[in-house]
Amino acid sequence: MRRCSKSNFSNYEIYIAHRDNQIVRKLAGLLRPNVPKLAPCLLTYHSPMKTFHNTAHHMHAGKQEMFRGKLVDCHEVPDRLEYVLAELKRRKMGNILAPADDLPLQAALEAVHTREYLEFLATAWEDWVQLDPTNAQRDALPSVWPLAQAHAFRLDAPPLNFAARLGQYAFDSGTPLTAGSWQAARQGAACALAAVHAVLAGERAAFALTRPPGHHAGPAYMGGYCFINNAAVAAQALRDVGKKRVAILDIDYHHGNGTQTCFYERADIFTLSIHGDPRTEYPFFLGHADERGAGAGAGFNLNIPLPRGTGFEQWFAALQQAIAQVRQFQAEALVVPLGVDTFEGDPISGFKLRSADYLSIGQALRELALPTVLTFEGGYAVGEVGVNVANVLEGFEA
Ligand code: Q9C
Ligand code: ZN
Repeated sequence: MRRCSKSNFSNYEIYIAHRDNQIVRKLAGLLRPNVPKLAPCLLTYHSPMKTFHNTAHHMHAGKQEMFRGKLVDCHEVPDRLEYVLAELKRRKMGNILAPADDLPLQAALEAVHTREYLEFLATAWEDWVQLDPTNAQRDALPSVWPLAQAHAFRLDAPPLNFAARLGQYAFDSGTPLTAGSWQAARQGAACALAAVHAVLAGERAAFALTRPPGHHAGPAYMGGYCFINNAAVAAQALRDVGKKRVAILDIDYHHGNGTQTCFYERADIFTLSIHGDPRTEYPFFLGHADERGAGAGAGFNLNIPLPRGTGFEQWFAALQQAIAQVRQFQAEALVVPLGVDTFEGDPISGFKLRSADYLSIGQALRELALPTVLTFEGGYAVGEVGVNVANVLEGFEA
């Protein structure tokens, strides 16, 4: 791939890498264009970003979600991923891979989620059908919850009834759990883990192209279309292989409440999120600017809520602010929960980003010059989701 930047001639370099980036030969200063009018240009040859796609994603296909008293068609549909895949192939941005099946997945899951919650997910469908055999025709949605207010309900005496257990582990009724949700979510985490291993092996960046998304899922809860927090799994895995400080910069339209909560009391993983103001936007109960982390993690969470209707200029200023914080933190690796529901045409969101803006986002992220894992999160304008995601990756690679 050929790239041009505004670097000056003294930085003129050619990198030659074979497809796996194992051999990199850096020939600095050997080629100096002697045509003064020629634009300063940095030519870089490198393999396209590795994309690990979830081959089991189809197994999660919810029918309907509860919205304001009505069951409406799911927004988080399998086509979302297929459109991204098709666009990456169309642009020949492929190096599209399936995750290896010998990754230490269980340990990576348990490093983020509680064992109880993982066991709940693993048997949830079976338990749902056992509750009533006709449930096999219906997605599982919760309809009763233990409000976490003092003396309202006991949280220390979990019920056996599955409908109640579902309410214990899910924070909304918009996240249908289906026969294959667990298999799909598990394989999604494998994609995140594979992306981590790719950057460890020397890739500059890798993309976990998966659904269901992850950033709303917490240590022991699902919600917001999410079951397993892929970005959190990636960040923790990066820590576990020795990256001392990891930053998670969440650019989905919605606050990454699950990710924030996973690391709220830790100084080694800095969580940042730019999102719709929770006073009016989902997930409503978290994501305010005054949530700065707690205990050892005080100062290591940053929320930048923006009003509905925010356009690119203001959004990008927030991104620059967040990027400056990541630099100051001296992160050794970056995880980007990448949602493109900030797009002006998104059916459930309120920002006004345009397709071309996603190129600039990719470019800005690249400038951090960090090993980077991106995870696919939201984005529900199905027809444009492929172009918007591919633009971020192209901006990053350009
Ligand atoms: N009828 C992610 O983007 N509520 N989750 C939407 C629309 C839930 C979004 C209501 C939005 C969850 C990963
Ligand atoms: Zn979202």
